Amino acid sequence: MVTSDVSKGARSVAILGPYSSGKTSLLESILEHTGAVTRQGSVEAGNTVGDASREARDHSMSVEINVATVEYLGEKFTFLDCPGAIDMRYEATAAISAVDAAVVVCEDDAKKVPALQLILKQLEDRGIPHFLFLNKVDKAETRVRDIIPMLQPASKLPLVLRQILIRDGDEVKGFIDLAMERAYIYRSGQLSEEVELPKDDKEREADARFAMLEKLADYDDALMELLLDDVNPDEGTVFGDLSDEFQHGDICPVLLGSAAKGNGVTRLLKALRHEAPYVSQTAENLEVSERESCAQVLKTFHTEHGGKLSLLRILTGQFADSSTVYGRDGAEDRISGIFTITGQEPKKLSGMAGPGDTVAFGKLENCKTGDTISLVKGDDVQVGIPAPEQPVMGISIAAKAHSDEVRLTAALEKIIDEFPSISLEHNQQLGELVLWGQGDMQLRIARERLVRKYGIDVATASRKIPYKETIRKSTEVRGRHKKQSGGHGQFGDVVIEIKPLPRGMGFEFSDSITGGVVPKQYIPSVEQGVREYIASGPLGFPVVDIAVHLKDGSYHSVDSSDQAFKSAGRVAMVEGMKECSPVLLEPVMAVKVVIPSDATAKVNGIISSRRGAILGFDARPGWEGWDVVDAHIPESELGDLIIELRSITAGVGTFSAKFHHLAELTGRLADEVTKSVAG
Ligand SMILES: Nc1nc2c(ncn2[C@@H]2O[C@H](COP(=O)(O)OP(=O)(O)OP(=O)(O)O)[C@@H](O)[C@H]2O)c(=O)[nH]1
Ligand SMILES: [Mg+2]
Repeated sequence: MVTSDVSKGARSVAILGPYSSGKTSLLESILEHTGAVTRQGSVEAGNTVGDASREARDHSMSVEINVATVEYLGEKFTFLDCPGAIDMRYEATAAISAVDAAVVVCEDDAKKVPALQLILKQLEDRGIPHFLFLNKVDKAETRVRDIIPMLQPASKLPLVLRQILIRDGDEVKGFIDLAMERAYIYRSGQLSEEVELPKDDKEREADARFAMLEKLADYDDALMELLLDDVNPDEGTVFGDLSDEFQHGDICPVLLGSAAKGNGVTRLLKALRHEAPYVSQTAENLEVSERESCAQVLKTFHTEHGGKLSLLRILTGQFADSSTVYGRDGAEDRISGIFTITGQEPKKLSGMAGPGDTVAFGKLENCKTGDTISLVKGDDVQVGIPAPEQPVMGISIAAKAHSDEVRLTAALEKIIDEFPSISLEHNQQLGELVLWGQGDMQLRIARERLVRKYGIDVATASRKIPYKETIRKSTEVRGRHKKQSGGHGQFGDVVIEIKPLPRGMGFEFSDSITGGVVPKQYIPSVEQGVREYIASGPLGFPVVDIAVHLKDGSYHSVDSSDQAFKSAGRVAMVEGMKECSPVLLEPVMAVKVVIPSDATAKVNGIISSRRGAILGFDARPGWEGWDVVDAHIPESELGDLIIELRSITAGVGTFSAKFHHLAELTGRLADEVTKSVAG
């Protein structure tokens, strides 16, 4: 059991939960409860401390983490309010890499249970103690005792309800704390008022308390014996078990409240104060407690004024301004300013930052989100966090003004610092810049930030598909290049065979010239002419899977040259390819779709409608109630696949894809493709 102690350093708590469950409202309420703001703002009014960026306000949703450090009863807490939008999941993945505990905000909404499962699984897998905060009880019509069984499938850990509601008809009036057996009536803008346990609620309270104790007794034999002997355990035993089992990751306690109305927030803060582990414990869990100094980068910001800020949780050691720090692969940086952050506003801190603190360091140019840094040279052992998931959507992006091109790449790099789950691909072959992200919302936010923050106007379009073409028939053809323009002429003459090759063989060139009909030194030039030609075949795409064989030709002792034979090779290809029945090839990807099992049948339909071939499906390892469907799907059909998958899976379905093979594309679809390049 933890007893609260100022000297043990500040605690760091992540606020997670499905989209729109009330996380930012909860942070605002915590700020109000702890006196950090005098009046609680609301998300509707757009005056919360969190979500201060234009993109967040415009969309009324969090797009990145909101940070706030508060003092509650003499102890410091830093809260990291993470966005719930599925596109922004990586914010939370990075933010929880060094927290002591998490509060998962959820609500009475069956549709959000899959998203809740995703969040809880991440916390379970990473061993982070977490509470559920069942929010919006002000409008919850369902009885809490029915909500818990609905939520339970999302959690591997047993949900242990610690409070029940007091209702007057349909209206929620207050709550009863089952550990203390005390009743409180919510009051707006003030602390709840303790009242006598309502007579009508006594039986319900006793039942709910017993249910809570039974769950605790599963991990405490002594408590089990007390219960069997019908002995009511004392408050110390109950609180001790609640705290120990929470910290050991045996249970997930559930608290109730209304973030918007500020109800239940005091209980939550008290529970965190008494039960959230301190940084020393977290450092031990992360196996860094023996290290002299160690801090974990949770998020990177580029401020409006252009400075880079790295938000870090300090796990061990004291960090002073201007110190040199060492990061991943020996990267070296100098701290330029230590700041506390509220919302996204930095405030300079004088003095050192020590274990427990969550602060931002200025100008760690070589340091990225997810990195671990140290004050000791050579100590670059990384705590390590999961890599961002493979992007699921890409758009072609270009600066509207030619003069902005260099600035565009620089700005995108900064945006990628802030959102590491976005990536950039310079596709040389297709001549385009592709911005890859976790969904349309994230790409939209990135684009808006480009315009607003960096003043770069961009044009976006669907990304191009790397079509190829090949041939179905063989031919033999003569190519002659002859020019007589006074003085030296030009003369080259070749006979080639063009043949299709099996898929995946690429390009082959050979010759069987005898007797020097094409002099040896010109043969490479013929090959070069052919190679230059196949960069864009009769349909307008690179030609693959063909063999060209040089079998005959003739030359002129004065007029022949490298250039003339190169041209002859090219002329032969232009003529010959027309006879070879060219055909378009489209890239087909090996796709893994992961979805909750109840969506598997629908996914099969989606794959078929996108010209995909299903290879099979299986249970997803380590994910109860989930499937993986393997399929081959043309790349051109993947553009908005994620949108459809998410719409049938309440947002949680996803996929990954990698190139598998090229397949012939004929008919109307092929005509559309060739028309688009011709146009
Ligand atoms: N009735 C009711 N509404 C609430 C409560 N808490 C939040 N809301 C409303 O729920 C909506 C979402 O609130 P936010 O605080 O932005 O939710 P969030 O979880 O931060 O959302 P994202 O960060 O975008 O995932 C807003 O309209 C809030 O006013 C509550 O306790 N009761
Ligand atoms: Mg939010």
